[in-house]
Amino acid sequence: MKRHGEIDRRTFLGLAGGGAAGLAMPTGFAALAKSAGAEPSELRIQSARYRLRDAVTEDMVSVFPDGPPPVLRMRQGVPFSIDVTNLLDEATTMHWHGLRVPNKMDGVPYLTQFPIQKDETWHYSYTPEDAGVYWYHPHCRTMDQIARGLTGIIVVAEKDDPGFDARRF
Ligand SMILES: [Cu+2]
Repeated sequence: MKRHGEIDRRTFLGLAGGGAAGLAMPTGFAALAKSAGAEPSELRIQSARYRLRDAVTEDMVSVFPDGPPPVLRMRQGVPFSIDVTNLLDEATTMHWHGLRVPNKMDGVPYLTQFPIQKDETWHYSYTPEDAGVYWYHPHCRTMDQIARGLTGIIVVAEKDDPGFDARRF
């Protein structure tokens, strides 16, 4: 039963993904939402500008020009790969927070990979071993790029249907 003031998981993830009430639907995000089930094959890290009701925030960092990074959906035991292209004037990497990935896919600059410089692409590829909810974020100028919006949710679905009676996801 839903009590007054509560939100369900779908609404929460919608908010976290930037598509729900309050945020103007960004074109990049809307295009992705329409292609439900089709996961992005590339994250193009770039400067962004968000609108929240009447307020516009400049100097954000995202993978869309006008909205936050998408929820990335994976499946336990199924190989996942994505290209990360850096369109910023500063270096970046991508780290898959909480996921058990091969060391060279962990996104730590100078330790597991070279930083991704402007106009460069880095290919990440791994197989998620654990189901759950995680997040991804950069590991160069981390506190600056995260603070400016470059972070997103990862949902890894169970390999086998866990058998819940209500599947809302
Ligand atoms: Cu982290």
